[in-house]
Amino acid sequence: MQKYLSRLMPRIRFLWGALSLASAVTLLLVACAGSSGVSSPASPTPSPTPVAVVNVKIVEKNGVYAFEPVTLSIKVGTQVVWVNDTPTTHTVTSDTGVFEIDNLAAKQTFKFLFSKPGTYPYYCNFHTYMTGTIIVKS
Ligand SMILES: [Cu+2]
Repeated sequence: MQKYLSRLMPRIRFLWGALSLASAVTLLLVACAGSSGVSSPASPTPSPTPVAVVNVKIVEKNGVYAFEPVTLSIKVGTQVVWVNDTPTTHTVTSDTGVFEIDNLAAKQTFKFLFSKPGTYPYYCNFHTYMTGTIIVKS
């Protein structure tokens, strides 16, 4: 019996090794399939490099807030950077839902790259008299 077992052990070890290898390969395949799956948000489309960067400042004059400039004309592919130069939190909210930042705190910036021509009116949700327009030309 002892002899029989000692002859069998290497075979069992070999089988065990082969089995673990097989399950490892299976796990790897499953992991790979998972990462390349249709529903996977792993690789977002890279954002294009802006052709230009233009600032819109949020300013305060005598307790009245405003976007400066109120109307901005840019070329397609331009990135607009809103800079909050007030001590108050604002929003930059597109009238048509194209872009939005809910809480732009003091000294913070919000960037948006305009890739389609059009007229984009926007406002601040906290001070609705604050309005602005971005005009994007091709
Ligand atoms: Cu505001």
